[in-house]
Amino acid sequence: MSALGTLEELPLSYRQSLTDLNLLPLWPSLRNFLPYEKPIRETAPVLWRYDDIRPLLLQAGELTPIEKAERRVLVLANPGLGLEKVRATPTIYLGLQLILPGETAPNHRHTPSAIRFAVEGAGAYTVVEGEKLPMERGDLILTPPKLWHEHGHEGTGPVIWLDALDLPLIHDIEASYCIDGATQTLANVPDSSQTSYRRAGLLPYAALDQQKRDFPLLRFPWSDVREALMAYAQGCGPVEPIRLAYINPETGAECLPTLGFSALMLRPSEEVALKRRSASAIFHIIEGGGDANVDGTELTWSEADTFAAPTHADIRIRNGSSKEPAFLFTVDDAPMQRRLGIYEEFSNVPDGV
Ligand code: 1HN
Repeated sequence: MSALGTLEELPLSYRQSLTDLNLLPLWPSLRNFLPYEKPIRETAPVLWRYDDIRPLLLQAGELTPIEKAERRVLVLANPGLGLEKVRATPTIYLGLQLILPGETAPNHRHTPSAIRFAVEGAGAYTVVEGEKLPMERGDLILTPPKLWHEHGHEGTGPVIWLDALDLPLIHDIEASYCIDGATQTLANVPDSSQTSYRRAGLLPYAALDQQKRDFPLLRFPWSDVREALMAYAQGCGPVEPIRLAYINPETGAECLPTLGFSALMLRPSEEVALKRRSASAIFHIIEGGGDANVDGTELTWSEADTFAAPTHADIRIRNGSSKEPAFLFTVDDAPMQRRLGIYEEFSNVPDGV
């Protein structure tokens, strides 16, 4: 490997001629674009504490009426990437959104894919394509690309949820835009997590001969996911990680084209070393407290905190309680990387060992 030539080695007049013609020599920056062995990662392993954010978000509720915000959100921005980049990882946008009793966030649809993960409060809902989806603590709600969605709050007290979007990618490829619409007409039935897809392993009979749908299930209630994790734990060996993926019940594939979702349970005092993966990820604490080590950075987490991990990171997560399990929700960009044919797992450190 010989050292590549630098920009400074080139005569000034030559460099100026290139600039005048909108040209650049590749070789001085080739290694930035194509480093050996591992990508250059600017994403910082960083933790956002809910207790820090919550009062500021409630203050935003007083400072900014919903009509002036459309969506009242504080963005969890990664300092390694630059706060102005508005991203938690290179591909994952994260924000905490506040809605107060009686407020509505108007109907729109857009090219980025989004999810909501309910953090605090009760009585709020999202409507996606006419389906009213209650948002109870820990529920995952999908708002897939280009589908109409709006939010409302019929309860008392503030409701806060975590938004995750593939906005960084869609914006960077200059494909991000939205369309506003009139309030949707509601289908007056419970959401499909309570009807057609009430139980894993069962589908409406007619679905067998119909074309598989991209987004048949839009709400994953936490009460079901928690129960599934507890049951799954009994079938897992002592070193296997208790981790369930959220999927499309008709195809078995990931829920959204770009982002993947999972729920991870840590037994009391358990420490999990995750496989090193090419995907970037965020972890949000549903229940419990503990610590994590992300590429050598120690993070101490408690309920409703969120932390980010860069691509190719070494990640260890430890439940700090010797009595209670801990539950984490994760978002990663593995589906996007799989579609691009670049997703990798490095099995030198197997999950759970
Ligand atoms: C959006 O549509 C929502 O619908 C929240 O609640 C956050 C951030 C960027 C772009 C669109 C929502 C968003 C967003």
